[in-house]
Amino acid sequence: MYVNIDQAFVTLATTDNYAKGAMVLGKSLRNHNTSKKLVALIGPHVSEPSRAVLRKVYDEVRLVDVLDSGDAAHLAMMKRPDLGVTFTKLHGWTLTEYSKCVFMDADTLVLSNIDELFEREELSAAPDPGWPDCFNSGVFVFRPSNETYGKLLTTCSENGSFDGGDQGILNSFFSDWATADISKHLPFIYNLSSIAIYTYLPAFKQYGRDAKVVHFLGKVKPWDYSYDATSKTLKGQSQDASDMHPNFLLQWWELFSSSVLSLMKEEYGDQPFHSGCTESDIHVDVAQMHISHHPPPPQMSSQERKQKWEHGQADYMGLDSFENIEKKLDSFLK
Ligand SMILES: [Mn+2]
Repeated sequence: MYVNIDQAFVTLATTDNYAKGAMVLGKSLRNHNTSKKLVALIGPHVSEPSRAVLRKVYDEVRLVDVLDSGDAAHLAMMKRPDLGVTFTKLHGWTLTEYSKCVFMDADTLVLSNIDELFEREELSAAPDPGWPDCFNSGVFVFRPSNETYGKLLTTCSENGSFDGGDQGILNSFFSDWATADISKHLPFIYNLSSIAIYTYLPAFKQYGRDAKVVHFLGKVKPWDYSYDATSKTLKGQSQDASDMHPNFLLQWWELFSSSVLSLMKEEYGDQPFHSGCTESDIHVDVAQMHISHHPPPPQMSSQERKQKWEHGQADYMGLDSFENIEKKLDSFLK
């Protein structure tokens, strides 16, 4: 297969949990036959067995230790220690052996081939669902350059970040994104966040099937759940905390249990690790199992539910699950 050796997908993992996300992301890119290189930037806290798994999935795994680096990032961090992880992400610009890269957060999942993103220029990204005049920094096209890297660090240490993270810095730096060039606006299907599904459900029904990348935005990540590989059900997490589409979550876990878990078992050997994945005893009554994993939510009045919904606490896995919303929606459409 022809491989573009000077173009790469780049991700970042600073913990073993995010490393799991990076493993699933890498597998999803490979499964959709990308012709690009895969690069994982990792922080010093990622354990050795996790690094070994990443090396099996990625072409290159590069340790980024801002504290050790002694470079401009180190100096910038002395001024702004609060922005530590952010500086790690900016290191993507130092990958100058590549002419163009697509950065993808470790909490994204690829649903089809997205190599066409490399036809775009720096800085291309999709709108953020919370403030669409800003781009979301979970998926973006960029050109590695030491010059840009230096400018980013200077801006960062002088002005900080308006949201405390990389997205604030990048939006301040590439500040004409919203108005200058529409070709730098990636369609939303390249960075579909679960939050958006519920804030504009009819649009999701119309366009959601074309989604190419899902982004598990929010505090609760796929790896915070537990998954039963036998019954293919999710369990464990408080239902209120969930703000992602159950089907995308299940796809993430199916990929994890089918292609990542075995690699982790090989590398961890006798060392214990938390996979979050169980295989239940198939002799257990399936109906019984289902009940124990999904205790019925306490009944709420519709007034209470409406209030919770308006406060952003919809019970997406239970009463307000997509299926239920869809049923309700269908009843209006009929
Ligand atoms: Mn993210």
